[in-house]
Amino acid sequence: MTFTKSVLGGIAVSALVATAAFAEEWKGWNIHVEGYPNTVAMDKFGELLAEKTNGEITLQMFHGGVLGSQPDAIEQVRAGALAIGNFNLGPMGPTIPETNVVSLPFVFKDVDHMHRAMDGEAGQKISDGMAAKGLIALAWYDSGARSFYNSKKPINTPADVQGMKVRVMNNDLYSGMIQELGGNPSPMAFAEVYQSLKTGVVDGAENNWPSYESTGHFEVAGYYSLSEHLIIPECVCINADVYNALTPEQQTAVKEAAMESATLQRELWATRETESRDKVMATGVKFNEIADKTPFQEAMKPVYETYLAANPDIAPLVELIQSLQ
Ligand code: GTR
Repeated sequence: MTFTKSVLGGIAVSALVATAAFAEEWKGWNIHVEGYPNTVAMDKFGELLAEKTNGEITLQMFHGGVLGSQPDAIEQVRAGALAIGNFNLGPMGPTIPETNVVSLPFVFKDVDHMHRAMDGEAGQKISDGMAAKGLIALAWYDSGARSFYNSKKPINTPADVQGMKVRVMNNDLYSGMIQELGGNPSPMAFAEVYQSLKTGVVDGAENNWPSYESTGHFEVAGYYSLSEHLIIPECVCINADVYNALTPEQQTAVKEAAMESATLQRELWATRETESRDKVMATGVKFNEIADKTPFQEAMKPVYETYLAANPDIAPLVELIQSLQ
């Protein structure tokens, strides 16, 4: 066909073929709703990815957990059914023991301590553990500190958790944590928590301010008690085979795009924490600080013992984090 030949002739044809050969469209998973810092940052990641690879790689994001629960999505990225996801390290623990160090209650003193650990040797060891299981951590996102909330009463001491049914993420460490407080843990997917709180299947749950707000949990569990027992980082994680098949230039572009999206996410996170807190407080949420967190720390100690007995190799990593000033 002369028209095709003349329009797509010579160099133009090889250019098109070359582009087609390198064009990849990735599918990405995210659990959060529109406007949430992670959602905005993952969309930004997609934009930067296309820009920095000159369109060789594009990203189609699926927000709101529509492609499945977080434990399933982690497996899908490991298996390569999905290229990428923004994951909390909590639900990764059952598969990747190194990631479980961040799920030990009170292992980080505060968010700054978590940043120092994740940006240093501890973060590297955690990344290595993830890479050995097929996941490359490109950048770390913030997820603040998680505190208890429930529909019954303020929590001030472990005794207040006695007999309470508390939703946790799928990870035995969290179930152990609730059991040590005398409560009944109920592991379930994020998407099921609202209905479970509303119908009394559970009395409470635990999360940061933005998730407490964005999910509407504050409407059905109006007591928020500032325990800050978990500070769990999140990752932008890619399937290792997908990443390793890229050219060095593409790998740099992907990494840079993820790091820049993380800078944006951390900024948005800081603002959103205050906004979410103000928003739920304005609706009448009853908030309390916990004057002395030591009884919680003491009660949760057996969680460390059980974990380290089953994973003795991880002990140095726990010490590394704890000794970091
Ligand atoms: C949020 C986190 C989600 C998910 C959720 C949960 O804070 O960003 O990835 O882990 O908590 O409690 O399931």
